[in-house]
Amino acid sequence: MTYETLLVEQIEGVVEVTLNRPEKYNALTAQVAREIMDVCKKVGRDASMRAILLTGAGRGFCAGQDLEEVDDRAGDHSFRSHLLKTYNPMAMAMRALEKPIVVAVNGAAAGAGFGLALAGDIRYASEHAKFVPAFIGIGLVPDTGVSYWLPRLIGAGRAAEVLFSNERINAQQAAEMGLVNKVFPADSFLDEARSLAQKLASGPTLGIGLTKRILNHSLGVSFAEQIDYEAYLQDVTGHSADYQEGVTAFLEKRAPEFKGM
Ligand code: LHQ
Repeated sequence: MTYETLLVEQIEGVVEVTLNRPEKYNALTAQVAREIMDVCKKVGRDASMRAILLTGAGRGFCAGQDLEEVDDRAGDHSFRSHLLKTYNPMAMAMRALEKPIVVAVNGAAAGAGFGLALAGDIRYASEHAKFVPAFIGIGLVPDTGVSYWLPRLIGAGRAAEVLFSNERINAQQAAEMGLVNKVFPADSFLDEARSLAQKLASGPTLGIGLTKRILNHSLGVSFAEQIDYEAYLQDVTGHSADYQEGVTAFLEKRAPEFKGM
């Protein structure tokens, strides 16, 4: 697939994906969603691609649905069908990809763009980043997983407050709430995110991918089921080359060289 809305570049083990509609604050369209899904599919299949870094070109990260592209005001448009075909599978593809996704939030993340940022695993923010629920601002409920992640990340009461009031959250507040992992000055944040993505990509990526699976699994099951699942996946990682290498390197007092298998 040739990408029209994304810049995609592989730098060693990291696939750097830049949302590239800066004049629209990288607002989402069905095409953007298709292209993100395609990247996830390719990264999932290619052993040389061991992590994704997702960011936005220009001043915004992602302004959510491109409000100029769909005119839903006539009332004959199925919002449900739009979401089922676009942002739902996009967010699912990111969550199901068993490789780490670092999101470098460079500017505003609004509406479904907020959901896109939350669908990644680790968020580093520029001091200029901000999170804008936006949905209620145009009379809509949250989508793209925002109602799923927000109570889990910041608590039910805060999530209600933010979503009901359309409260804008700046980078510092986002870090205090746990919405982003770290905030950096604008001129260094992308390098910080790149360095994290490279570090993850050279790590035991089979174990990291299965840790992502195990964390996903934990969200909907009992403690007993979860520790059973831990034991099952420990068996998988325990028989990996990375485990052999990790233990050998430890005993030989040297840095491990993980292959992700
Ligand atoms: C935009 C957009 C945008 C187009 C900024 N579209 N151009 C799912 C299913 C179906 C339908 C509806 O929605 C959904 C899910 C959703 O995502 S709902 C939420 C949709 N998004 C919004 O309501 C956000 C609207 N945008 C904003 O609130 C602000 O623009 C944010 C907070 C993103 C940025 O604020 P500022 O930094 O003050 O920038 P700005 O407002 O000046 O915007 C910059 C440019 O980007 C501007 O264009 P211009 O030509 O004037 O420079 C905006 O028109 C454009 N833009 N969001 N969603």
